Amino acid sequence: MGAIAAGCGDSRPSINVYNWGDYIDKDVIKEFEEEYNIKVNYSMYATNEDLYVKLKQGGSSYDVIIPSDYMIERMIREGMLSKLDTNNIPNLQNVDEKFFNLDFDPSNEYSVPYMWGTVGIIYNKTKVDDVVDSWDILWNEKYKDQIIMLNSQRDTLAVALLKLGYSMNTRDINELEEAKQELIKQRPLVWAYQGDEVKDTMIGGEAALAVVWSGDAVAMIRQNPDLAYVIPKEGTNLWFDSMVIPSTAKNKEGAEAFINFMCRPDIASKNTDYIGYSTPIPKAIETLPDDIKNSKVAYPSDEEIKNTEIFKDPMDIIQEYDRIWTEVMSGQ
Ligand code: N2P
Repeated sequence: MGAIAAGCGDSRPSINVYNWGDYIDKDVIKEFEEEYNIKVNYSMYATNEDLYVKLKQGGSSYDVIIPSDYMIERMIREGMLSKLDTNNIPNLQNVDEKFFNLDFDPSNEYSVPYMWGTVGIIYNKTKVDDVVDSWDILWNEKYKDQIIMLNSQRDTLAVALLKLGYSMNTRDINELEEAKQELIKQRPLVWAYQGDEVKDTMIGGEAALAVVWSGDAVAMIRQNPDLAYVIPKEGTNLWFDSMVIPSTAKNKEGAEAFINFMCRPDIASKNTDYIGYSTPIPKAIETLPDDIKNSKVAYPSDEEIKNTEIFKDPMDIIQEYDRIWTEVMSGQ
């Protein structure tokens, strides 16, 4: 009687899902729990690096995580992921095949695409009178304290590397040092380094320019039509966030059921409509509202993403990336 009265004793099996902030429609989780009778313990991280550290620390175990390309590549290399049993994921057939067999998981043994996108500049048309077509504008003194950069090491280093005309996957320490100097030079102009908070900042008209992920740009433009999104002419990052199962997962079958559920067109469509990001499931796009379905920000043409690069795992020079980012953040 005590247990019943106290409302505890949930005897359902459970899965631990660890995802980016603002990256799912919470109703979808409820639907999954009801349909499968599996309880979802849901928690969130802000960057790939935070996710990596959390996993390495041990202590908590997760059944589904959703890292980006380069982090998946690193986790595979370090033996941190478990191979999928695709027999348990029949909805994989709903995923557009152009999202399969990308370099970070060459035969899709470990990962199932969740969302994808680009990195670009969102700006407020009432606050910016220059043409926005280059990363250079983020170093323009005129916009001092009106600039938001991403609180994410690979993305922000990529902006500086592209501005300098280098690859965002450079393995040349001198180029990375130059990028660091650019970012330190820029610091006095930057109002904040933000993640999910950038949406409120830009929707509220509090800043002029921000580096953002395309899906967040879709969500922001929906709320504030003064905003516009641009992929700068120097090019940008094309990224893929995919669902994977850590090798330490305790409920692999539950994890596969969850991944399969996420690939159902109606579920992918709900998530996409709610968060604004781009789904790799064509049937999910068909049922989206026109503003998202026809959004060039969410679904750019091949031409518009011609000048992009996918992040790669920096492997043996990863410490240099980490060190340089720490130095940028501390202004050294
Ligand atoms: C969602 C963050 C998406 C991450 N808030 C882009 N890779």
